[in-house]
Amino acid sequence: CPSSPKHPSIPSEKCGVLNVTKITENGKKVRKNWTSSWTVLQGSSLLFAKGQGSGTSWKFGVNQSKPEFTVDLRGGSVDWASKDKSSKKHVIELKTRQGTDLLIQSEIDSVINDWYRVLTDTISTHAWE
Ligand code: I3S
Repeated sequence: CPSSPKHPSIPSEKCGVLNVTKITENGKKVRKNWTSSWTVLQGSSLLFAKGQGSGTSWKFGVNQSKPEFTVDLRGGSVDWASKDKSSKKHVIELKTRQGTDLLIQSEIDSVINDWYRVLTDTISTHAWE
């Protein structure tokens, strides 16, 4: 993945296109709104940019000064979503300490399996911060 032009010294560890929806925000249930997002993992932060589903270049800091939203993975958890959470295949449920829970999905099982592993590793790496 390319680095951010603003922070060239911070490498992004993983990036790609995923389908994402929030299911809770600050602990409150919100209506699902699946969107294709360019997703970047940087340290313990997971950043999402809307509307760049088919793009492959880093646009944070260029056309967009900020990603659409960012979640802090520290103290969070990931698991495969149960069937009642979504009718889609290959869905990860990501819970954050801030009370924002997301569903993350890809039709491509190798893609979602990679993200599952990387997110799990990231959460355990940063567990004691
Ligand atoms: O959990 P739900 O309510 O069955 O989620 C579905 C809805 O969000 C639906 O939109 P409406 O709010 O307009 O009904 C979405 O189109 C579906 O994709 C959601 O379900 P899945 O099973 O795809 O996560």
